[in-house]
Amino acid sequence: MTPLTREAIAPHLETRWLGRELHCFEVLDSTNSTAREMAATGSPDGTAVIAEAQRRGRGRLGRAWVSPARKNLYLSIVLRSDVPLERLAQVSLLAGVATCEAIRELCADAAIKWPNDVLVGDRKAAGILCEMDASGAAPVVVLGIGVNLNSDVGDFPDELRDKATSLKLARHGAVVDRARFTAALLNRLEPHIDTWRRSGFAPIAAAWRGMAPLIGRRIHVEEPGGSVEGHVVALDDDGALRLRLDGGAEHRVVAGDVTVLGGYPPR
Ligand code: BT5
Repeated sequence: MTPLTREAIAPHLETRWLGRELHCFEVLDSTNSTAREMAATGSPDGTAVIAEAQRRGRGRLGRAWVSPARKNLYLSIVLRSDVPLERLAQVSLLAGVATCEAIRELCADAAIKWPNDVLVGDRKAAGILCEMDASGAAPVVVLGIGVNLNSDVGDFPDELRDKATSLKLARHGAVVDRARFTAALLNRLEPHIDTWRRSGFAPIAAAWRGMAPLIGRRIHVEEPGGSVEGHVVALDDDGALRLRLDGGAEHRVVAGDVTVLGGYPPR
């Protein structure tokens, strides 16, 4: 596989500030950890960190992200935004929109599953982990995006084989050009971040709704404080998922793991 380097990516970049500082590594524990360290030592807004492999790629809540070498994209971005914690989830939602748009250029049936998965068919092809580091003088958001571009079936552990996929698998073996994909993703992401910084999440919510056919679906949500089940009524303009519970009451979900009952996305 052609190495994923700055030289390969830069010619395809159309961004003004995002990824203009770009660091590519052979192997890291986690690109999110390295991006946090770089932010702490002064790396500018929009710095991108990429690794060919991760030893300890991570998902949310201490879960692992399977990160085989030289096949996929493991990307983290430093955002110097002073975001109140309740708006942090919007960064992962807008990243989901950009990632889904970039994937749809190659796989038309990509869809978003709230909050932060991109599915191709009914399998997860990308995940997003947005973290905030408020320990320094200026708070920093680190936006991590993992996309399975060229993973083969054997790259997934047994328990993920019927839940995960890659763009290559979805495209019947056609290999994805990783440098072009990386640039396309950054090109998609920058205008969404600009819009969000200028005008908030509402303008992006419309794009999100178009990629996440969840309205009317019955879902089960494991929330930090327990679980709920109900029908999706709306994605609110702040990024929360609004449910109608069986008793008729409305409930807003701001964090949690969603299972869509009856299968997702609808065929
Ligand atoms: C996520 O967490 O989906 C966020 C994943 C973010 C990964 C990127 S890679 C670059 C950056 N650096 C990092 O260290 N992380 C970020 P969550 O929603 O918690 O999903 C994790 C679950 O997805 C796991 O428990 C598995 O079930 C499944 N999973 C793990 N690896 C996968 C993969 N490569 N493809 C599809 N599903 C996977």
